[in-house]
Amino acid sequence: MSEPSSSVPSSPTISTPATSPPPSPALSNLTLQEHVSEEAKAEAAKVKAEANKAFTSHDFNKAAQLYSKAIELNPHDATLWCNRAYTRVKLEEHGYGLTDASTAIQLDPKYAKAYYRRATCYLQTLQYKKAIADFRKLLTLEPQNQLVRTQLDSTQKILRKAEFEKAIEMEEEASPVDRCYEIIAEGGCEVDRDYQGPALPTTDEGKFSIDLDFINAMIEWFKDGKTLPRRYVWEIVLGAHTYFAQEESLVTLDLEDGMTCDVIGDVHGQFYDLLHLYSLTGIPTDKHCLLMNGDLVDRGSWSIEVIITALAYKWLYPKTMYINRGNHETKEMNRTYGFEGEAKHKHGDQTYKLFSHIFTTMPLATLICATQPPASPIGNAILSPEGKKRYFVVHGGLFSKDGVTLEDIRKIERIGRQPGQEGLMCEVSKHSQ
Ligand SMILES: [Mn+2]
Repeated sequence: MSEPSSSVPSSPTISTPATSPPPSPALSNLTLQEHVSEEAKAEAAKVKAEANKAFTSHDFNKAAQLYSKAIELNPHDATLWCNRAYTRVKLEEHGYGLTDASTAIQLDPKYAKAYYRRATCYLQTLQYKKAIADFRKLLTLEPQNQLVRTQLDSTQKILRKAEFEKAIEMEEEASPVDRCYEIIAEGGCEVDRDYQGPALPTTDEGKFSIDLDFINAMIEWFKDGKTLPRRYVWEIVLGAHTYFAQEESLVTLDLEDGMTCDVIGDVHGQFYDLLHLYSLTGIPTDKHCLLMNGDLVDRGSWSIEVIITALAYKWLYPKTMYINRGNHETKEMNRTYGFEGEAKHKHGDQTYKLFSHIFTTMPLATLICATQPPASPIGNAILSPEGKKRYFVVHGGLFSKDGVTLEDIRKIERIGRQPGQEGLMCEVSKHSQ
C-alpha cells in the first residue's frame, strides 16, 4: 500500500461513482463470530494479496470488492478493514471509510494506521474536531511521527479559521442579498462602458430583466471564455433568489398533461458537460421541466458559468426550472473544492457572499408528481392522494431515523443555514459515501 499524501485536506482528484459494496458484516456480529479456521485465514490472505494488487494498479472498485471477500473469510483481521477503509477514501466513499476504519480500531485499539485512515475520512467530511482527536491518539502511539504532527497542526489551523469566519459572519448584520441591493442602489456596481458582450434587457421602469436571447448569447459568450460584468451576475443571482425565497424546502412539482420533466445530476463545474446534457434533455420551456439535483459547483473550473446558466433559466422560467441544493452548495465544501476561489477570482468577494447565501435559499428536495394515475398497479409505491405516482428527488439521501414525513422536510428552516453535521437538513442534502 502506498503511503498517504501529506496535504491536509487533500483535494480529491478521483470521481469514481460510488459502487463498492456497503460495509459488511456488521461489527456487532463480529464478537459473536465463530472461530476462524486456518484454511479461511489462508484464503483471506490470498484474497488480500489480490486486493493489494488491484489497489496498486488503481482499480479501487475491484480492490474494495476483494477486501470485502477477504473480510467475509476472516472478519477479525484489522488490516483488512483498514485497507478497505483506504480504498473507500480513494473512491471518495468517506462514510464507508469511517465505518471500516472504526471497525479496525475496535479490533485493534493500538492500530496507528487505522486512526490515520479515520482521521483522513473525518478531514474529508470536514469533521475537524474528530480528525484532531484521532491525530492526537495517533501521536500517543507514534510520538516520533512528524507527518502526523504536521497534519495535526494544519488541521488545528483550519479549525480555528473556520471558527473565526463563523464568528465574523454572526457579527455581520445585513444579509448579502440586502447588501448587494444597497450597493446597486448606491451606484456601486455599474456595468463598465467598454463592455461589449450580451446585454440584459431592461423594463420600462429601467430595471434589468431576462429573456431567452440573452441566455443564448451569454452561453456563447461563456464558450468564448469570457465573463459577465459583476452587475449582471448579481442581477441573475438576485432574479433567481426571488423565486427560491418563495419556495418551500420540499418543492411539489405537479406536472400537467402534456408536460415532461428531466432530472440532471451533479454537474460539478463542467460547463461543456452541462451544455451537452441540455442538448439531450432540452432546456426548460412551458411544457418541459428541468430539475438540477444539486452539486452544480466545485471540482470543475467552470462553476460560475454552470451556476449562472442554471440561475438564468430559473429567473426566466421559475415554474419549470428547479434546483435542489447539494452538499457542494455549502461554504464548507466551496472552501475546499474550488468554488470559493473561482467565484472570488472571477467576480470578487461580495459576489461569493451572495452565492453562499442564495445557496441556502435553494430547496432541499423536489417531489415530482405524474400527470395521470399509473396504467397498471405498481408494487407498493406510495401514490399521491389522487392516486398518481410521485418521484422524490433529493441530492443527499434518506434519514437515519424512521418516520420522517414529507411534511417534516417541507418545514425544514433552511434559509441562511448551512446543513451542519447532523439532522434532517444535513441528511437530505449531504451523502456520506
Ligand atoms: Mn454530492
